[in-house]
Amino acid sequence: MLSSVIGGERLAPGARVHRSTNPSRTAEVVAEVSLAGADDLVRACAVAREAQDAWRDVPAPVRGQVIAAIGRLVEANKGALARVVTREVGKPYAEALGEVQEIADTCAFFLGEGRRLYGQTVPSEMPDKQLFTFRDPVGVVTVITAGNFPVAVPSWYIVPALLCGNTVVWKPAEYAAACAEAFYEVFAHAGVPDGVLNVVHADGPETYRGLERALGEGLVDKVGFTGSTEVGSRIGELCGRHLQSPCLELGGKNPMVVTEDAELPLAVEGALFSGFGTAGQRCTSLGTAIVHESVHDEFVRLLDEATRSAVVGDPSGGVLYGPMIDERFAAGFEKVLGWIEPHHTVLGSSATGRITATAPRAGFDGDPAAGLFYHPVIVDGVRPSDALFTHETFGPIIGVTKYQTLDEAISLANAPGYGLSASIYTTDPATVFAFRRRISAGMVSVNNSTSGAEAHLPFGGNGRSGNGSRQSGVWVLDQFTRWQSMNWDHSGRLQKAQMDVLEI
Ligand code: UN1
Repeated sequence: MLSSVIGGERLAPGARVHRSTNPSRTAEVVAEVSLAGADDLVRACAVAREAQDAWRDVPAPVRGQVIAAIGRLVEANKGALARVVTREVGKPYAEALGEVQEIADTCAFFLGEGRRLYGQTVPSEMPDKQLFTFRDPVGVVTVITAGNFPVAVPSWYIVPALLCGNTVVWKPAEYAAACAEAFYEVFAHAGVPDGVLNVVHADGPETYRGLERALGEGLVDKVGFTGSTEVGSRIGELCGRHLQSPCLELGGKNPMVVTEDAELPLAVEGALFSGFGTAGQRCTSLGTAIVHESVHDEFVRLLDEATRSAVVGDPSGGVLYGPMIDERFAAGFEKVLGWIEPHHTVLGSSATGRITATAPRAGFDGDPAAGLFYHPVIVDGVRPSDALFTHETFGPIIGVTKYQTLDEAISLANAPGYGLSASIYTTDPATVFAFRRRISAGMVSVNNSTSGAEAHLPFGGNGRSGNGSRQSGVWVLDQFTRWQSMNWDHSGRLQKAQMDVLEI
């Protein structure tokens, strides 16, 4: 039985237990995890607060060495970690390996930052006076993550937060508890001291209650949250009440614009990967393909053909995608299938809905009825007023709509009000720059898919996709440190800013 770890000690299992199952064979229990309550979360934050002074005093280059050790352990155990991800959340093994690689890349980037946590020396307007800036850790960081990227996305928060001298309380998704456990073991073995990283397994309501109290008691200095726009806005409100600005990485309705001069086979490949990869359960998954009317029919024909020949099935094999992550995601996707309307043309699969024993897919391994597998769906003729156009779907479904002018394409792309990732397929540089300037997305791909961001570029969105915070790369240091300025007057007299400035 897994349980929370606070200050290096495992909590005794309690009465509330979550069973995390393998979504390919839902009868197979991967982990049983004892769920902690709001009190435990508050206590974890208090323990993290106590551990913070000692950890911030560890020189940043030495903290960088701990990050290097984490990276080495991740590299050495890449296959084992990826297998846990595949087994618990159903991500195809090749994608799971990519996810684990993303942790190693994150560590590779931040271990160097330990020797580069630069401040500045700044000229003063007065003689014999020096100005400086320093980066200081924020304090205690509470990280709440989803299970679609059960180890990579947590690493985007935890690795830089630790490097910057913060202590962390991590609340992983219950349905990815075994992944969280495997990742926690890496941190513990790499030498992260007790209390510096604490893991609290809890459900959403208890987490919210615990966070509300911990913020009220001044035990949390920064919240990092990856998940739905609805929950993110509640967390944002809660943090706002305590004058905190969280790092929110929320949903997306990511558009792909395919222009009249696009290389269609390339665009189709990109749509297939970003629409159906991870069974459409990435925040960066393709939402709607917005296709120029002159190439629309050909694009849809090619996408339909590619989709029909794609293999869906056991994620440990070479498939395009596997099952939905767990029953909640499956139920969410079944609701989305209800958004298909009479004016839509449905392609991509012989039947929509869950794959049943009577309609198994090629390459499927095991009893199809027992896994959370769904047919890929392409819905053509989507209109701006359709739920399928405006709402995130988090499942293997791609909407398609037509446009005539680039202006129209850009306003369609921005219309749902999200702003995470957007892609354009075109061979015209002027179109690229016009699109880049006017698209609301935080991340833009040109002739590449909406998903698959590299680990050292700023990651994050605008509008309903987040509060403008960015993760990854050097930019994330501004989330996990605060600037302190210092002025040092060695003139031996009181020099007054703005009043005693030398005139020449
Ligand atoms: C997410 O779905 O929360 O860009 C993150 C990508 C991945 C990360 C997705 N590197 O698709």
